[in-house]
Amino acid sequence: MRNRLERFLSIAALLCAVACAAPTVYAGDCRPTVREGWVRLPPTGPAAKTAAIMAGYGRIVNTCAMPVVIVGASSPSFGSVMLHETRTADGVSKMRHVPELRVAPDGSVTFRPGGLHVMLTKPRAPLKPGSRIVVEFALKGGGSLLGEFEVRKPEI
Ligand SMILES: [Cu+2]
Repeated sequence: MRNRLERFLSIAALLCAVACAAPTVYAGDCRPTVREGWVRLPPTGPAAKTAAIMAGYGRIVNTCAMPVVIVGASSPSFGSVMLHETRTADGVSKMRHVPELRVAPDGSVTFRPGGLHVMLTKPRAPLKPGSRIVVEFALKGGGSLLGEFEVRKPEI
């Protein structure tokens, strides 16, 4: 009986060495950075008040040796933040939710109009052009990345 228990404990320790080590990936100095973040305001006009949906763009750059996986996002300025991807199939543009976004070591992901974007809904206060909001990206295994996004008027 004792041997079985010892084996169980050593296997548990081994599994923990693998699984429990994951959060320490982010414990070092190296963390991916959020760069060139900006939020596109909806067009002004009567419709803008009801269209409280905005998109955020920018880049997440991983200069670290380990990959990171983004599993969600939030912002104190919005009630809801999601990672989305726009894809055009048969001439129809559709958005889909991206539950996990991997950023490879020495890699980056780009959020841009017509592609990956940060979908921001339920703004807690009106946003002014030139102001900045913060988006927090949650990482698989714990920890998060903070990104600053500049609020910009829509380009016509
Ligand atoms: Cu979207």
